[in-house]
Amino acid sequence: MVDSYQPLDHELALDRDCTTLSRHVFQQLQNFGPDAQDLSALMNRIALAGKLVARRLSRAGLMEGVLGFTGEVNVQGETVKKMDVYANEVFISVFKQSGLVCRLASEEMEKPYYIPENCPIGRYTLVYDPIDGSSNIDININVGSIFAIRQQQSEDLDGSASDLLQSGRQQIAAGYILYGPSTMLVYSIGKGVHAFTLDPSLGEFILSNENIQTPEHGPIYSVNEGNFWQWDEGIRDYIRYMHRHEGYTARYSGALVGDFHRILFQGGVFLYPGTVKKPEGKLRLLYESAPLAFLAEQAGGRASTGTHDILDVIPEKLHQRTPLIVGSREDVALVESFIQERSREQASVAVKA
Ligand code: AFP
Repeated sequence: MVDSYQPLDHELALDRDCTTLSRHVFQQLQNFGPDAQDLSALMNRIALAGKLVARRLSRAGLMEGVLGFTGEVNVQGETVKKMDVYANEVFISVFKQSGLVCRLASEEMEKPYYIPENCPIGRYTLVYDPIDGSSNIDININVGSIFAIRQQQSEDLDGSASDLLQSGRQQIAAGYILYGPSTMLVYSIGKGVHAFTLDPSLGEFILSNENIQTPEHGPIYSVNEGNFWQWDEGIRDYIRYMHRHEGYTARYSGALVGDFHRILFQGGVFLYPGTVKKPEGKLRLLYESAPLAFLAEQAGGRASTGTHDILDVIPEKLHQRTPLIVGSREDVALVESFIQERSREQASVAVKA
């Protein structure tokens, strides 16, 4: 009888070192057909953009003209950082000649960027936040890029990109790049969530965590409590509950990608609720909340507006904002329960009045 072959430790390590992003996409799809080729190529381009941004960030303090503001205000009414502009252009430049996308839509552009007619045009759209958490850049704390890939659904002859106004369930892939102590790319093509770490000696993203599962419950709540008095009573009730019960701890970095990354791995909940004056909150649906909601669900977690699953929300406009509650299933449900309790109370007061 012949023993079945057991790979040696060094063979396993070598195999892991060879699991690059594009190889992983093919492994996941288990075929080499045109869709798999496209997805693999799309992920490779995103990885290249991530490497270019990471390279610039790693030397930002040593170079002229990298840090600080441009003096411009973007479509969101927010001051623009030089790195925002650079990263936005990196993604355009990486995809312009790729033949993979027809348009790119980002936080930094009022209207989508259409691939010019003299370049090959593909059938996908990349939506992205080139630098998320840009207030962290000048002080050398983690930032990220968030992305999602959608397939073009119509001819888009009037250039309005109205076919992008569909729910997050239309996303083919989503993920983020975290520029932290190491650079990581986390992605899903609807077959689990997987993390890759940039090995600077190879210049490659190498598989580091496969099939990440978010715990059902975690100790962390991540929210800007400076907004406490601007929230609805339901969110305030939830925070009071956190303060009064043991086993919870707060973490907040000011960069969604970093805070989400912690919760994806360790469990807990991230919240950016609306305020009484701005019920839709701060975060953007198409290129911040929906991609992270896609990852959260794929990792066994959830993402909610407080009343609806984020992935079911159909945007009315490209830069639409949404409240976001994302993380472990039990913790998201707990936040929702406080919101629902208050709205029930308000409804019964209204009926009596
Ligand atoms: P910036 O990119 O303007 O720094 O905003 C970052 C962000 O969109 C998200 O990454 C953070 O979670 C959130 O805003 C922080 O906002 P607050 O400063 O209001 O807490």
